[in-house]
Amino acid sequence: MATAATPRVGIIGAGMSGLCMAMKLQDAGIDSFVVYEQAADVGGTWRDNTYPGLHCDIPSPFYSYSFFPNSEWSRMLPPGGEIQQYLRRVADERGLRRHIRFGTEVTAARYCDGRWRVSTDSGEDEYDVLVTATGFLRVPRVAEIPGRESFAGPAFHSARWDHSVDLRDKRIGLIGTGSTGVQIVAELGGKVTQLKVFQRTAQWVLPFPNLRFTRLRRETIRRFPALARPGYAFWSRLISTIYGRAPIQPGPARTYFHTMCRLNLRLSVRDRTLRRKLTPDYQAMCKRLIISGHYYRSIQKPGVEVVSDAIDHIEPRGVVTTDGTLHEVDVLVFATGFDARAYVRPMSIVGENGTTLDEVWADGPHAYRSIAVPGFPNLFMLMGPHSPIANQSLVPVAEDQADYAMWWIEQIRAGRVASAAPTEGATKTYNEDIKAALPQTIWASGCNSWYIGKDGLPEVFPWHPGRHRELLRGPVVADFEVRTGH
Ligand code: N01
Repeated sequence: MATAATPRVGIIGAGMSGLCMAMKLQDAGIDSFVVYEQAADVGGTWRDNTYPGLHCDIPSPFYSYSFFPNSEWSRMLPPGGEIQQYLRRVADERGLRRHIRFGTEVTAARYCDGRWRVSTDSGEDEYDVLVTATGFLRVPRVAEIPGRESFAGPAFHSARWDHSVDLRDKRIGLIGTGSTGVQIVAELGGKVTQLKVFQRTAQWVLPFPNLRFTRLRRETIRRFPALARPGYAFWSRLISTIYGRAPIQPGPARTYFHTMCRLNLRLSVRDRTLRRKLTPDYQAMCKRLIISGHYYRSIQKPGVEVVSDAIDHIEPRGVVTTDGTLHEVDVLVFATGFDARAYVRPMSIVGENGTTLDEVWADGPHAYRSIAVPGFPNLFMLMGPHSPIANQSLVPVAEDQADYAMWWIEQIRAGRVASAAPTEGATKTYNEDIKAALPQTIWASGCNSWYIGKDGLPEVFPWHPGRHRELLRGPVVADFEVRTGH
């Protein structure tokens, strides 16, 4: 039997999920935790991304912790800066900053003698439980385009925006038309001298009214936070129902999205040649669905051009396409996405018997119910492999995963458990079920996207997001190898 004692918990990352985990520990009266953050502030992706037009395409009433409503949203789709402000306020009001070691990068974590030994650039610490909250779109993907380094002007990735570059009188080349590229175009189109949008694959775009909230609404929620609850519940239900069902089963919801996107394109773009360029050859939602009420309007503004010829190479003056045309630009922006399979990497995580997470994931990242890995006791991952991401709000997903980790932490605190890791068998069965369900999803219907893993299957949750909540609601102890003493 383990001895009852408050466990020490290490959390890696002070973004939305790391802060969530920290608050869950606080609520349980556990103060013995440390959050490692390599940057100088909280916020994760909302701190790192500052590109023009950045916002979240999930309705703001639903983009907050269920237990910490935000009265300050100015719009239905929250601007990135407001999300960052919200996360800062959460950290301040909940007194989390004293737990956070800013500017401290975790380089490795090793399970040794029943504890996690965490190595940072400034030393080592030991924990009973380790929670990784490093996000899954953290490592920018550098487009492997020949000559990329030779470009003479400023060039940067969308997640590392160089605000010292004044764009107004510049010719800008934007590579990539994912959610990020589309938001940048929607914001910059017509505001800069020239914007060349290099589109490798066209995208389906769903319009959404980005209503401005009144001061009265903000004031009311500030005074009576409970009034935010109905909005949260409404959007929670709507988003998980409509965005949840359409990708996983054919039917009216899927047809609705495809029809709406097609109609949006037809009604917004009159020029046939441009419309043809912008028409995808796959079903809406196969790639992550893009939500934008301004994209098509901006892309038709003077000075904006969609280049759909493939890029051959980059040279000092600009981008050369395969038809031999040199597209001269002054600034190059790479909105080319992220390494979605990095997860905790490049950090090295070493479990029992010296096995590394890299070895276990040689054929692709996988976990038990997205949160734990056999051979890695007391390690819990937030936003781990096959989490329900796609067009869902990630905040409730993080809450469910943090609650699940808390259940085990409480067992350790009560002395009922010393360590727990899922069994190989349960993890195998879970991943086989996922693999069997994935081919029926829209994400596997014949497009290329960052969801697609090494084996050609999408790495997402193949069922309704409500099922993820159910799977995490009550841990199945029989699926775990539980030790009761070190
Ligand atoms: O990245 P992406 P993103 N040559 O991977 C193109 C979240 N997010 O940063 O489609 C030419 O989707 C690539 O082309 P193709 C959200 O989950 C959320 O836009 O692969 N082009 C594509 O067009 C989203 O899904 C919000 O053919 C190249 C683009 O670059 C995720 O972040 C807002 C290329 C990359 O698209 C990632 O979005 C923004 C090359 N060599 C982002 N390499 C919210 O509002 C890549 N591309 C919540």
